[in-house]
Amino acid sequence: MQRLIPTLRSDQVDLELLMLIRTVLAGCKEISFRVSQGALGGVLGSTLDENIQGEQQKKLDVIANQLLKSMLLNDTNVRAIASEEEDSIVAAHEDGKYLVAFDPLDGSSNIDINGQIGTIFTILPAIKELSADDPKQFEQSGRNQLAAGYVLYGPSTMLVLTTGSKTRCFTLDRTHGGFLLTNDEVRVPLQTQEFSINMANSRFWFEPTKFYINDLLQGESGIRKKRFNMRWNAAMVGDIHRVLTRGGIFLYPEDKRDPAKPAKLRLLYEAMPMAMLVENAGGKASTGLQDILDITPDGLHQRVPVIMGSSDEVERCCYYYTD
Ligand code: AFP
Repeated sequence: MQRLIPTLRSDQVDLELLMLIRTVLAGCKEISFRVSQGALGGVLGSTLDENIQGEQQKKLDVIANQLLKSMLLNDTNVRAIASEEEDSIVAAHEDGKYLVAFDPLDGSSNIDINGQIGTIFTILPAIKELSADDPKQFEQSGRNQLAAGYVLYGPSTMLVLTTGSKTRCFTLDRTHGGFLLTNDEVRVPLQTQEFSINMANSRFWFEPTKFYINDLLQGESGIRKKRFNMRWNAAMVGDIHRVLTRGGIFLYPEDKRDPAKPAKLRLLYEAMPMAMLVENAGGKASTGLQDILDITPDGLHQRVPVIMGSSDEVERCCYYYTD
């Protein structure tokens, strides 16, 4: 089986970018080890703190953030980083070529139940004219991403990565500590009978979401004339992994729960990298009104509605929002 670095070399990935991906993955391997230790590593449970978004931080959130942050700040290729767990941009090296944004541990509520969690990351080019601590560094369209990926800490640890062409899957081989290529080209089936949404929010949904999900729930006797199944992992990384593996549609739409936060998922380090992975696997990623990759973030922690997965289904769903 082919290893990660030769695979990226054969894609002619820039050497410095390749080294940076290696740094990110060194952090993820360490996180994978800590996750696998569970209660034995003393890493379960919560801290007494909240992050910038007012969410309670789990011990593993903080550890994962510290690990990635310290490794990336030591890498001279890095100009600056942004993280779900950091209030603002963190400057690294003034002459670094790259920016890295990440959600160190997505799906925190799954930590204590031994469920799926993961690290999501994106790499962007640094903007020469701006200093390393200028948050405008990250105000770049999703189409500028040089690489995007996630590492899923499940029964096996998997890396799903794109550097612009294909979306590929690698599996961590614990016997030698490296990622081996296990799917050279992920393709999301165009159609699906599986949807993924937090149904507990249904009373807060806006009409387009209500109408779309209602049509799916009608099954064979409704307008869709087929039966749909539902899955919800409470970790975007697990839900998108399933969608990439066997198709499906994943939605986290805007709702009326909290008018100050109509959408939940973060653009820069959740929606944008996932959108690149899904698009490069033949799927679609939209807010309902526009492609996620066409959005330029106007803040590090900006939130957006997310609809992504099998392209025919996402397209069909988007009609409900544009009509
Ligand atoms: P964290 O990033 O705080 O772990 O939140 C996970 C998440 O943003 C995303 O991964 C899930 O899809 C979503 O939250 C789950 O939210 P619910 O609380 O609605 O299940």
